[in-house]
Amino acid sequence: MADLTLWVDAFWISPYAFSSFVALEEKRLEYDVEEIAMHRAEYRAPEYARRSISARVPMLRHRDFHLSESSAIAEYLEDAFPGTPRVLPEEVRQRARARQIMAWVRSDLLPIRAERSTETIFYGIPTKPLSESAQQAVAKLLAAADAWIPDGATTLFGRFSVADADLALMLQRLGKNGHPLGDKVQRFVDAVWSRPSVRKWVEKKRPTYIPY
Ligand SMILES: N[C@@H](CCC(=O)N[C@@H](CS)C(=O)NCC(=O)O)C(=O)O
Repeated sequence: MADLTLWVDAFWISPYAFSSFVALEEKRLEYDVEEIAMHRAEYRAPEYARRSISARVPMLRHRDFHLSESSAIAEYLEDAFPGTPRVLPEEVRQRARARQIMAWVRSDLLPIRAERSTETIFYGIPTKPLSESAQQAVAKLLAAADAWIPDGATTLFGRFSVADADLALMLQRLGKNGHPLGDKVQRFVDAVWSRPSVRKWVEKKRPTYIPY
């Protein structure tokens, strides 16, 4: 058994599990994966809930230490494994910006998250036209992406970070559903989507999707 285990959702659609998976892959750490069947509410199973406390996916185990919340997992991996490839920028303001972006995609843009859920990306589930509030959120997201992605760049901070993966996944809720992103943002998303760590998640062979 590896020192590290990551619990992900069994359909491989959780944007938060995605973030932690990409962080572990980018750090080239050896780890085991355990799957949680969300449609069977396995995250409420007594042992899982006792370890994670918040009964949510993902959860990381490092030896006898268990940690939930994907941003905390990225920070922990960065602190606990110095000398491995960084997943957050080294420079203090860039790292603060990365944290801002990671917190923002987890806390704002709710209509996009609701109307363009990640099964539409990974299972191609058909979508309905966006509501008025989702359209407003889309305008906000695209303006933010345009402001944050430097012209001609394919990373936010000169080299890849988990904030790139998180922002690209949020943008793919639109891009994979036929919403034009504009050349600069599309180039950024395509570059993130072609990273081996991201492809490993995207190309995962998935079981038949069961809505939950
Ligand atoms: N802020 C958390 C969100 C985790 C989360 O919402 N996970 C979902 C799966 S995508 C979950 O566990 N849902 C079950 C529940 O919240 O009861 C993170 O970044 O890890």
